Amino acid sequence: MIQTLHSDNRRLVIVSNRLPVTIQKDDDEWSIRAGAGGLVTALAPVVQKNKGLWIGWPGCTEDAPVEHLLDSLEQEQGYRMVSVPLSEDEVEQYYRGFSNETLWPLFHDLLGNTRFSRQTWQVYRSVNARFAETICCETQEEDFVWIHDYQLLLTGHYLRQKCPKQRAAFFLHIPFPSLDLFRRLPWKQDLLQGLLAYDLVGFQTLRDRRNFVQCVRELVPGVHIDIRRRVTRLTLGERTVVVGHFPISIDFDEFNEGARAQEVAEAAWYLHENLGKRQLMLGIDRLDYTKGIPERFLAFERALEKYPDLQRQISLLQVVVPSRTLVPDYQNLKEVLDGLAGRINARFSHQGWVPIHYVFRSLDRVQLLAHYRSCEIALISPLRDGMNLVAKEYCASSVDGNSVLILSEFAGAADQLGSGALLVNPYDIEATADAIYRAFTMPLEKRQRRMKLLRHQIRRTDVHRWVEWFMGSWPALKRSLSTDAGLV
Ligand code: GDG
Repeated sequence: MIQTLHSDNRRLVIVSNRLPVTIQKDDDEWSIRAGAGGLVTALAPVVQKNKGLWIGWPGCTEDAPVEHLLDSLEQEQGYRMVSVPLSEDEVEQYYRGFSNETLWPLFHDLLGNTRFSRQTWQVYRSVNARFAETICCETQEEDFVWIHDYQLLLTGHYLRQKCPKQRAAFFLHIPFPSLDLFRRLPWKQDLLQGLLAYDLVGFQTLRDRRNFVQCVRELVPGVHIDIRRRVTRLTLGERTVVVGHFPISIDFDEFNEGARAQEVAEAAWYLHENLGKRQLMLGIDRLDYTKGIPERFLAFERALEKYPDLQRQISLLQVVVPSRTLVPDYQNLKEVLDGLAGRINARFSHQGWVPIHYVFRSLDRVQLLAHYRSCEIALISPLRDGMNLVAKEYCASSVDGNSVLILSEFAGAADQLGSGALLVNPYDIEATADAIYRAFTMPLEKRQRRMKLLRHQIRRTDVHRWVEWFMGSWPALKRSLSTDAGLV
Protein backbone atom coordinates (compact mmCIF):
# COMPACT_ATOMS: atom_id res chain seq x y z
CA MET A 1 0.00 0.00 0.00
CA ILE A 2 1.19 3.50 -0.74
CA GLN A 3 0.31 6.37 1.50
CA THR A 4 -1.09 9.37 -0.31
CA LEU A 5 -2.05 12.80 0.86
CA HIS A 6 -5.59 13.85 -0.05
CA SER A 7 -5.20 17.35 -1.27
CA ASP A 8 -3.66 17.89 -4.72
CA ASN A 9 -1.27 20.57 -3.62
CA ARG A 10 0.16 18.65 -0.66
CA ARG A 11 3.51 17.04 -1.28
CA LEU A 12 5.76 14.83 0.78
CA VAL A 13 9.26 16.26 1.03
CA ILE A 14 12.05 13.93 2.16
CA VAL A 15 15.21 15.54 3.48
CA SER A 16 18.38 13.58 4.19
CA ASN A 17 22.08 14.35 4.37
CA ARG A 18 22.64 12.56 1.05
CA LEU A 19 20.40 12.57 -2.00
CA PRO A 20 19.61 9.01 -3.16
CA VAL A 21 22.07 9.24 -6.07
CA THR A 22 25.70 8.52 -6.89
CA ILE A 23 27.50 11.12 -9.02
CA GLN A 24 30.86 10.15 -10.51
CA LYS A 25 33.48 11.49 -12.89
CA ASP A 26 35.23 8.97 -15.16
CA ASP A 27 37.58 10.14 -17.93
CA ASP A 28 36.32 13.72 -17.64
CA GLU A 29 32.72 12.56 -18.08
CA TRP A 30 30.16 13.07 -15.29
CA SER A 31 27.53 10.41 -14.70
CA ILE A 32 24.67 9.92 -12.27
CA ARG A 33 22.81 6.83 -11.13
CA ALA A 34 19.95 6.28 -8.74
CA GLY A 35 20.88 5.08 -5.28
CA ALA A 36 19.82 1.70 -3.96
CA GLY A 37 19.06 0.58 -0.42
CA GLY A 38 16.08 -0.13 1.78
CA LEU A 39 15.18 3.43 2.65
CA VAL A 40 15.10 4.54 -0.98
CA THR A 41 13.05 1.49 -1.99
CA ALA A 42 10.53 2.25 0.73
CA LEU A 43 10.28 5.98 0.33
CA ALA A 44 10.63 6.44 -3.43
CA PRO A 45 7.10 5.15 -4.29
CA VAL A 46 5.56 7.37 -1.61
CA VAL A 47 7.43 10.42 -2.87
CA GLN A 48 6.48 9.59 -6.48
CA LYS A 49 2.82 9.08 -5.58
CA ASN A 50 2.68 12.41 -3.79
CA LYS A 51 4.50 14.31 -6.54
CA GLY A 52 7.11 14.87 -3.90
CA LEU A 53 10.59 16.11 -3.58
CA TRP A 54 13.90 14.84 -2.13
CA ILE A 55 16.34 17.39 -0.72
CA GLY A 56 19.95 16.59 0.20
CA TRP A 57 23.64 16.92 -0.48
CA PRO A 58 24.56 15.25 -3.80
CA GLY A 59 27.79 13.86 -2.33
CA CYS A 60 30.11 15.20 -5.03
CA THR A 61 32.59 18.04 -5.43
CA GLU A 62 31.34 21.52 -6.19
CA ASP A 63 32.52 21.51 -9.81
CA ALA A 64 30.01 18.79 -10.84
CA PRO A 65 27.10 19.95 -13.07
CA VAL A 66 24.69 18.83 -10.36
CA GLU A 67 21.49 20.53 -11.54
CA HIS A 68 21.87 19.15 -15.02
CA LEU A 69 22.62 15.64 -13.74
CA LEU A 70 19.68 15.68 -11.32
CA ASP A 71 17.33 16.91 -14.07
CA SER A 72 18.45 14.07 -16.30
CA LEU A 73 17.42 11.52 -13.65
CA GLU A 74 14.11 13.13 -12.73
CA GLN A 75 12.07 11.30 -15.36
CA GLU A 76 13.43 7.91 -14.29
CA GLN A 77 13.01 8.63 -10.56
CA GLY A 78 9.53 10.05 -10.91
CA TYR A 79 10.21 12.85 -8.43
CA ARG A 80 12.29 16.00 -8.26
CA MET A 81 15.57 16.23 -6.37
CA VAL A 82 17.01 19.44 -4.99
CA SER A 83 20.64 19.73 -4.07
CA VAL A 84 22.13 21.39 -1.00
CA PRO A 85 25.73 22.02 -2.13
CA LEU A 86 28.46 21.80 0.50
CA SER A 87 32.03 23.04 0.28
CA GLU A 88 34.93 20.68 1.06
CA ASP A 89 35.44 22.49 4.37
CA GLU A 90 31.77 22.06 5.31
CA VAL A 91 31.91 18.36 4.49
CA GLU A 92 35.00 18.09 6.70
CA GLN A 93 33.51 19.90 9.69
CA TYR A 94 29.79 19.21 9.54
CA TYR A 95 29.88 15.67 8.19
CA ARG A 96 33.24 14.07 9.06
CA GLY A 97 33.61 16.29 12.12
CA PHE A 98 30.53 16.96 14.22
CA SER A 99 28.27 14.27 12.71
CA ASN A 100 30.78 11.43 12.61
CA GLU A 101 33.28 12.27 15.34
CA THR A 102 30.86 13.68 17.94
CA LEU A 103 27.25 12.58 17.44
CA TRP A 104 27.91 9.12 15.95
CA PRO A 105 30.16 7.78 18.75
CA LEU A 106 28.28 9.52 21.58
CA PHE A 107 24.89 8.25 20.41
CA HIS A 108 26.40 4.73 20.17
CA ASP A 109 27.54 4.90 23.83
CA LEU A 110 31.21 5.15 22.87
CA LEU A 111 32.30 8.16 24.86
CA GLY A 112 35.98 7.24 24.43
CA ASN A 113 35.71 7.81 20.65
CA THR A 114 33.79 11.09 21.01
CA ARG A 115 35.49 14.40 20.19
CA PHE A 116 34.05 17.74 21.20
CA SER A 117 34.91 20.75 19.06
CA ARG A 118 33.24 24.15 19.10
CA GLN A 119 34.40 24.77 15.57
CA THR A 120 32.76 21.67 14.04
CA TRP A 121 29.62 22.42 16.09
CA GLN A 122 29.39 25.92 14.55
CA VAL A 123 29.65 24.50 11.03
CA TYR A 124 27.08 21.80 11.89
CA ARG A 125 24.68 24.56 12.91
CA SER A 126 25.27 26.62 9.79
CA VAL A 127 24.83 23.62 7.46
CA ASN A 128 21.60 22.66 9.27
CA ALA A 129 20.41 26.26 8.79
CA ARG A 130 21.27 25.99 5.06
CA PHE A 131 19.17 22.82 4.75
CA ALA A 132 16.30 24.70 6.42
CA GLU A 133 16.67 27.60 3.95
CA THR A 134 16.49 25.22 1.00
CA ILE A 135 13.41 23.52 2.46
CA CYS A 136 11.79 26.94 2.95
CA CYS A 137 12.49 27.97 -0.66
CA GLU A 138 11.28 24.69 -2.13
CA THR A 139 8.15 23.94 -0.13
CA GLN A 140 4.76 25.39 0.57
CA GLU A 141 2.95 25.49 3.87
CA GLU A 142 0.72 22.54 2.96
CA ASP A 143 3.66 20.23 2.26
CA PHE A 144 4.81 17.64 4.77
CA VAL A 145 8.50 17.64 5.41
CA TRP A 146 10.14 14.44 6.71
CA ILE A 147 13.75 14.94 7.80
CA HIS A 148 16.14 12.01 8.41
CA ASP A 149 18.92 11.25 10.81
CA TYR A 150 21.58 12.62 13.09
CA GLN A 151 23.22 14.96 10.58
CA LEU A 152 20.07 17.12 10.60
CA LEU A 153 18.96 17.26 14.24
CA LEU A 154 18.73 21.08 14.16
CA THR A 155 17.13 21.55 10.75
CA GLY A 156 13.62 21.58 12.28
CA HIS A 157 14.63 24.37 14.63
CA TYR A 158 15.89 26.62 11.81
CA LEU A 159 12.90 25.70 9.69
CA ARG A 160 10.54 26.84 12.43
CA GLN A 161 12.40 30.16 12.62
CA LYS A 162 12.23 30.76 8.89
CA CYS A 163 8.84 29.23 8.07
CA PRO A 164 6.92 28.99 11.36
CA LYS A 165 3.89 27.32 9.81
CA GLN A 166 5.78 24.54 8.07
CA ARG A 167 5.05 21.13 9.56
CA ALA A 168 7.99 18.79 9.87
CA ALA A 169 8.71 15.30 11.17
CA PHE A 170 12.02 13.66 12.03
CA PHE A 171 13.29 10.09 12.21
CA LEU A 172 16.53 9.13 13.97
CA HIS A 173 18.16 6.05 12.41
CA ILE A 174 20.77 5.62 15.15
CA PRO A 175 20.19 5.08 18.90
CA PHE A 176 19.39 7.94 21.26
CA PRO A 177 21.75 7.80 24.27
CA SER A 178 20.89 7.70 27.96
CA LEU A 179 20.73 10.93 29.97
CA ASP A 180 24.06 10.09 31.60
CA LEU A 181 25.82 10.13 28.25
CA PHE A 182 23.80 12.85 26.55
CA ARG A 183 24.53 15.36 29.31
CA ARG A 184 28.26 15.24 28.48
CA LEU A 185 27.51 17.09 25.25
CA PRO A 186 28.26 20.82 25.72
CA TRP A 187 25.41 21.67 23.31
CA LYS A 188 22.80 19.32 24.78
CA GLN A 189 20.17 22.01 25.33
CA ASP A 190 20.45 23.24 21.74
CA LEU A 191 20.04 19.73 20.35
CA LEU A 192 17.01 18.97 22.50
CA GLN A 193 15.41 22.30 21.60
CA GLY A 194 16.20 21.46 17.98
CA LEU A 195 14.36 18.15 18.19
CA LEU A 196 11.43 19.74 20.01
CA ALA A 197 10.89 22.03 17.02
CA TYR A 198 9.54 19.06 15.02
CA ASP A 199 5.88 18.03 15.12
CA LEU A 200 6.67 14.30 15.16
CA VAL A 201 9.91 12.67 16.28
CA GLY A 202 10.47 8.96 15.62
CA PHE A 203 13.05 6.61 17.11
CA GLN A 204 13.97 3.02 16.34
CA THR A 205 13.15 1.45 19.72
CA LEU A 206 11.20 2.04 22.90
CA ARG A 207 14.51 2.40 24.75
CA ASP A 208 15.57 5.29 22.45
CA ARG A 209 12.22 6.98 22.90
CA ARG A 210 12.46 6.63 26.69
CA ASN A 211 16.03 7.98 26.71
CA PHE A 212 14.91 11.03 24.75
CA VAL A 213 11.90 11.67 26.98
CA GLN A 214 14.08 11.36 30.08
CA CYS A 215 16.57 13.87 28.66
CA VAL A 216 13.73 16.30 27.96
CA ARG A 217 12.29 15.78 31.45
CA GLU A 218 15.64 16.54 33.11
CA LEU A 219 17.05 19.19 30.82
CA VAL A 220 14.12 21.20 29.41
CA PRO A 221 12.07 23.05 32.02
CA GLY A 222 8.33 23.55 31.62
CA VAL A 223 7.50 20.61 29.34
CA HIS A 224 4.31 18.68 30.06
CA ILE A 225 4.84 14.97 29.37
CA ASP A 226 1.94 12.68 28.58
CA ILE A 227 3.15 9.08 28.13
CA ARG A 228 0.87 6.72 26.23
CA ARG A 229 1.50 3.21 24.99
CA ARG A 230 2.18 4.02 21.34
CA VAL A 231 3.34 7.62 21.59
CA THR A 232 4.42 10.24 24.12
CA ARG A 233 3.10 13.79 23.82
CA LEU A 234 5.37 16.62 24.89
CA THR A 235 3.62 19.96 25.29
CA LEU A 236 5.53 23.25 25.47
CA GLY A 237 3.19 26.21 25.64
CA GLU A 238 0.99 26.08 22.56
CA ARG A 239 2.92 23.34 20.78
CA THR A 240 2.70 19.58 21.08
CA VAL A 241 5.40 17.23 19.82
CA VAL A 242 4.46 13.60 19.25
CA VAL A 243 7.26 11.14 20.04
CA GLY A 244 7.08 7.49 18.99
CA HIS A 245 9.21 4.47 18.17
CA PHE A 246 9.03 2.90 14.73
CA PRO A 247 11.51 0.07 14.11
CA ILE A 248 12.69 0.36 10.52
CA SER A 249 12.75 -2.72 8.33
CA ILE A 250 13.47 -4.07 4.86
CA ASP A 251 11.48 -5.01 1.79
CA PHE A 252 10.95 -8.66 2.79
CA ASP A 253 9.65 -9.79 -0.61
CA GLU A 254 12.59 -8.29 -2.43
CA PHE A 255 15.08 -10.36 -0.41
CA ASN A 256 12.91 -13.46 -0.22
CA GLU A 257 12.39 -13.50 -3.99
CA GLY A 258 15.87 -12.21 -4.88
CA ALA A 259 17.54 -15.00 -2.90
CA ARG A 260 15.62 -17.64 -4.90
CA ALA A 261 16.91 -16.39 -8.27
CA GLN A 262 18.93 -18.89 -10.27
CA GLU A 263 22.07 -16.70 -10.43
CA VAL A 264 22.00 -16.25 -6.65
CA ALA A 265 21.59 -19.99 -6.05
CA GLU A 266 24.55 -20.68 -8.35
CA ALA A 267 26.74 -18.00 -6.73
CA ALA A 268 25.84 -19.40 -3.29
CA TRP A 269 26.77 -22.90 -4.39
CA TYR A 270 30.17 -21.76 -5.73
CA LEU A 271 30.90 -19.81 -2.58
CA HIS A 272 30.27 -22.83 -0.38
CA GLU A 273 32.07 -25.21 -2.71
CA ASN A 274 35.19 -22.99 -2.64
CA LEU A 275 35.26 -22.90 1.12
CA GLY A 276 34.72 -26.62 1.59
CA LYS A 277 32.22 -28.90 3.29
CA ARG A 278 31.99 -27.10 6.56
CA GLN A 279 29.60 -24.61 8.13
CA LEU A 280 30.09 -20.98 7.18
CA MET A 281 29.44 -18.18 9.64
CA LEU A 282 28.85 -14.75 8.12
CA GLY A 283 29.67 -11.24 9.28
CA ILE A 284 28.85 -8.26 7.01
CA ASP A 285 29.42 -4.74 8.23
CA ARG A 286 30.55 -1.32 7.17
CA LEU A 287 34.01 -0.61 8.58
CA ASP A 288 32.85 0.89 11.86
CA TYR A 289 33.96 0.57 15.47
CA THR A 290 30.30 0.30 16.57
CA LYS A 291 29.93 -3.00 14.72
CA GLY A 292 32.03 -4.99 17.21
CA ILE A 293 34.20 -6.76 14.61
CA PRO A 294 37.38 -7.14 16.75
CA GLU A 295 35.30 -8.58 19.62
CA ARG A 296 33.71 -10.98 17.11
CA PHE A 297 37.12 -12.21 15.96
CA LEU A 298 38.15 -12.73 19.59
CA ALA A 299 34.95 -14.65 20.36
CA PHE A 300 35.53 -16.87 17.35
CA GLU A 301 39.11 -17.49 18.49
CA ARG A 302 37.85 -18.40 21.96
CA ALA A 303 35.27 -20.79 20.45
CA LEU A 304 37.99 -22.58 18.45
CA GLU A 305 40.08 -22.87 21.59
CA LYS A 306 37.29 -23.94 23.93
CA TYR A 307 35.54 -26.31 21.50
CA PRO A 308 38.28 -27.99 19.45
CA ASP A 309 35.70 -29.97 17.47
CA LEU A 310 34.89 -26.67 15.71
CA GLN A 311 38.35 -26.63 14.15
CA ARG A 312 38.28 -27.41 10.42
CA GLN A 313 34.46 -27.64 10.63
CA ILE A 314 33.57 -23.94 10.55
CA SER A 315 34.91 -20.77 8.94
CA LEU A 316 34.04 -17.16 9.64
CA LEU A 317 33.42 -15.24 6.42
CA GLN A 318 33.78 -11.56 7.32
CA VAL A 319 32.98 -8.90 4.73
CA VAL A 320 34.00 -5.40 5.74
CA VAL A 321 32.68 -2.65 3.49
CA PRO A 322 35.06 0.34 3.30
CA SER A 323 33.52 3.38 4.96
CA ARG A 324 34.64 6.78 6.32
CA THR A 325 38.23 5.80 5.57
CA LEU A 326 39.40 9.42 5.98
CA VAL A 327 38.46 9.44 9.69
CA PRO A 328 41.52 8.35 11.80
CA ASP A 329 39.54 6.01 14.12
CA TYR A 330 38.40 4.06 11.06
CA GLN A 331 41.94 3.75 9.71
CA ASN A 332 43.09 2.39 13.09
CA LEU A 333 40.25 -0.11 13.14
CA LYS A 334 41.29 -1.47 9.76
CA GLU A 335 44.79 -2.09 11.12
CA VAL A 336 43.41 -3.82 14.22
CA LEU A 337 41.28 -6.14 12.07
CA ASP A 338 44.18 -7.00 9.74
CA GLY A 339 46.33 -7.83 12.76
CA LEU A 340 43.69 -9.96 14.53
CA ALA A 341 42.70 -11.95 11.44
CA GLY A 342 46.37 -12.59 10.66
CA ARG A 343 47.15 -13.73 14.20
CA ILE A 344 44.12 -16.04 14.53
CA ASN A 345 44.66 -17.57 11.10
CA ALA A 346 48.34 -18.14 11.86
CA ARG A 347 47.39 -19.81 15.13
CA PHE A 348 44.73 -22.23 13.85
CA SER A 349 45.02 -22.69 10.07
CA HIS A 350 45.38 -26.25 8.92
CA GLN A 351 45.93 -27.75 5.53
CA GLY A 352 42.85 -26.89 3.44
CA TRP A 353 41.23 -24.80 6.19
CA VAL A 354 41.50 -21.12 7.10
CA PRO A 355 39.41 -20.04 10.11
CA ILE A 356 38.75 -16.42 9.05
CA HIS A 357 38.14 -15.35 5.46
CA TYR A 358 38.27 -11.61 5.73
CA VAL A 359 37.52 -9.40 2.72
CA PHE A 360 37.66 -5.62 2.67
CA ARG A 361 35.34 -4.56 -0.16
CA SER A 362 31.65 -4.24 -0.95
CA LEU A 363 29.65 -6.94 -2.66
CA ASP A 364 27.30 -6.52 -5.59
CA ARG A 365 23.67 -7.43 -5.07
CA VAL A 366 23.94 -11.03 -6.34
CA GLN A 367 27.01 -11.70 -4.20
CA LEU A 368 25.35 -10.11 -1.16
CA LEU A 369 22.33 -12.41 -1.51
CA ALA A 370 24.58 -15.39 -2.24
CA HIS A 371 26.49 -14.74 1.00
CA TYR A 372 23.22 -14.52 2.93
CA ARG A 373 21.96 -17.74 1.36
CA SER A 374 25.05 -19.85 1.64
CA CYS A 375 26.09 -19.18 5.25
CA GLU A 376 24.55 -21.50 7.84
CA ILE A 377 25.11 -18.99 10.65
CA ALA A 378 25.21 -15.17 10.81
CA LEU A 379 27.11 -13.57 13.68
CA ILE A 380 25.88 -9.99 13.92
CA SER A 381 27.34 -8.52 17.05
CA PRO A 382 27.40 -4.70 17.07
CA LEU A 383 28.36 -3.00 20.33
CA ARG A 384 25.39 -0.74 19.64
CA ASP A 385 23.20 -0.29 16.55
CA GLY A 386 20.06 1.71 15.79
CA MET A 387 18.43 -1.30 14.15
CA ASN A 388 20.78 -3.41 11.93
CA LEU A 389 19.21 -4.24 8.62
CA VAL A 390 21.77 -6.93 7.77
CA ALA A 391 20.18 -9.15 10.45
CA LYS A 392 16.76 -8.76 8.84
CA GLU A 393 18.09 -9.18 5.29
CA TYR A 394 19.89 -12.38 6.31
CA CYS A 395 16.68 -13.94 7.64
CA ALA A 396 14.57 -12.78 4.68
CA SER A 397 17.15 -14.37 2.33
CA SER A 398 17.27 -17.61 4.30
CA VAL A 399 14.81 -19.26 1.93
CA ASP A 400 15.81 -22.77 2.98
CA GLY A 401 14.85 -21.78 6.52
CA ASN A 402 17.66 -23.69 8.21
CA SER A 403 20.13 -21.02 9.25
CA VAL A 404 20.84 -19.54 12.67
CA LEU A 405 21.05 -15.86 13.60
CA ILE A 406 23.32 -14.86 16.48
CA LEU A 407 22.48 -11.25 17.31
CA SER A 408 23.80 -8.65 19.72
CA GLU A 409 21.34 -7.66 22.42
CA PHE A 410 22.48 -4.06 21.77
CA ALA A 411 21.17 -3.94 18.19
CA GLY A 412 17.74 -2.32 17.89
CA ALA A 413 16.70 -5.42 15.91
CA ALA A 414 17.02 -7.54 19.09
CA ASP A 415 13.67 -6.17 20.34
CA GLN A 416 11.84 -7.77 17.44
CA LEU A 417 14.08 -10.76 16.70
CA GLY A 418 14.96 -11.80 20.24
CA SER A 419 12.66 -14.84 20.32
CA GLY A 420 14.17 -16.51 17.23
CA ALA A 421 17.80 -15.37 17.40
CA LEU A 422 20.50 -16.40 19.88
CA LEU A 423 21.09 -13.12 21.71
CA VAL A 424 24.60 -12.28 22.89
CA ASN A 425 26.39 -9.52 24.74
CA PRO A 426 29.27 -8.76 22.32
CA TYR A 427 31.50 -7.59 25.18
CA ASP A 428 31.17 -11.07 26.74
CA ILE A 429 33.67 -13.00 24.64
CA GLU A 430 33.14 -16.25 26.56
CA ALA A 431 29.33 -16.23 26.17
CA THR A 432 29.59 -15.28 22.49
CA ALA A 433 31.97 -18.22 21.99
CA ASP A 434 29.38 -20.48 23.65
CA ALA A 435 26.65 -19.08 21.36
CA ILE A 436 28.79 -19.89 18.30
CA TYR A 437 29.07 -23.49 19.49
CA ARG A 438 25.36 -23.64 20.24
CA ALA A 439 24.53 -22.39 16.74
CA PHE A 440 26.98 -24.83 15.18
CA THR A 441 25.46 -27.82 16.98
CA MET A 442 21.81 -26.73 16.75
CA PRO A 443 19.64 -29.55 15.32
CA LEU A 444 17.92 -28.89 12.00
CA GLU A 445 14.40 -28.95 13.41
CA LYS A 446 15.24 -26.30 16.00
CA ARG A 447 16.94 -24.12 13.39
CA GLN A 448 13.88 -24.33 11.20
CA ARG A 449 11.51 -23.48 14.04
CA ARG A 450 13.53 -20.44 15.03
CA MET A 451 14.06 -19.19 11.47
CA LYS A 452 10.33 -19.53 10.75
CA LEU A 453 9.59 -17.25 13.68
CA LEU A 454 12.15 -14.70 12.50
CA ARG A 455 10.93 -14.67 8.92
CA HIS A 456 7.32 -14.35 10.02
CA GLN A 457 8.16 -11.37 12.21
CA ILE A 458 10.14 -9.59 9.46
CA ARG A 459 7.50 -10.27 6.80
CA ARG A 460 4.74 -8.89 9.07
CA THR A 461 6.54 -5.61 9.85
CA ASP A 462 8.37 -4.81 6.63
CA VAL A 463 9.56 -1.41 5.48
CA HIS A 464 6.31 -0.54 3.70
CA ARG A 465 4.51 -1.06 6.99
CA TRP A 466 7.12 1.19 8.63
CA VAL A 467 6.33 4.06 6.25
CA GLU A 468 2.58 3.64 6.79
CA TRP A 469 3.02 3.46 10.51
CA PHE A 470 5.23 6.54 10.75
CA MET A 471 3.06 8.65 8.49
CA GLY A 472 -0.09 7.46 10.23
CA SER A 473 1.26 8.72 13.58
CA TRP A 474 1.65 12.23 12.29
CA PRO A 475 -1.37 14.03 13.74
CA ALA A 476 -1.62 16.62 10.96
CA LEU A 477 -1.07 13.98 8.32
CA LYS A 478 -3.44 11.45 9.82
CA ARG A 479 -6.41 13.64 9.03
CA SER A 480 -5.41 14.05 5.40
CA LEU A 481 -4.05 10.61 4.62
CA SER A 482 -5.67 8.23 2.24
CA THR A 483 -4.46 4.72 1.63
CA ASP A 484 -4.24 3.67 -1.95
CA ALA A 485 -4.90 -0.04 -1.57
CA GLY A 486 -3.89 -2.29 -4.41
CA LEU A 487 -0.78 -0.39 -5.34
CA VAL A 488 2.44 -1.62 -3.88
C1 GDG B 1 22.04 3.01 9.81
C2 GDG B 1 22.04 2.59 11.29
C3 GDG B 1 19.98 1.25 10.87
C4 GDG B 1 26.23 -3.94 3.56
N1 GDG B 1 27.25 -4.48 2.91
C5 GDG B 1 26.95 -4.47 1.61
C6 GDG B 1 25.69 -3.90 1.47
N2 GDG B 1 25.29 -3.57 2.69
C7 GDG B 1 23.99 -2.94 2.99
C8 GDG B 1 23.13 -3.93 3.71
C9 GDG B 1 22.22 -3.01 4.52
C10 GDG B 1 23.05 -1.76 4.73
O1 GDG B 1 24.16 -1.84 3.85
C11 GDG B 1 23.60 -1.65 6.15
O2 GDG B 1 22.55 -1.34 6.99
P1 GDG B 1 22.65 -1.43 8.58
O3 GDG B 1 21.30 -1.23 9.15
O4 GDG B 1 23.22 -2.74 8.96
O5 GDG B 1 23.70 -0.34 9.05
P2 GDG B 1 24.05 1.24 8.80
O6 GDG B 1 24.62 1.44 7.45
O7 GDG B 1 24.95 1.60 9.93
O8 GDG B 1 22.68 2.07 8.89
C12 GDG B 1 21.41 1.23 11.45
C13 GDG B 1 19.98 1.82 9.45
O9 GDG B 1 20.63 3.08 9.41
C14 GDG B 1 18.55 2.00 8.94
O10 GDG B 1 17.79 2.81 9.78
O11 GDG B 1 19.51 -0.08 10.84
O12 GDG B 1 21.35 0.86 12.80
O13 GDG B 1 23.37 2.59 11.80
O14 GDG B 1 21.08 -2.67 3.78
O15 GDG B 1 22.49 -4.71 2.76
N3 GDG B 1 25.07 -3.76 0.29
C15 GDG B 1 25.74 -4.20 -0.81
N4 GDG B 1 26.99 -4.74 -0.75
C16 GDG B 1 27.63 -4.88 0.43
O16 GDG B 1 28.76 -5.36 0.47
N5 GDG B 1 25.13 -4.10 -2.00
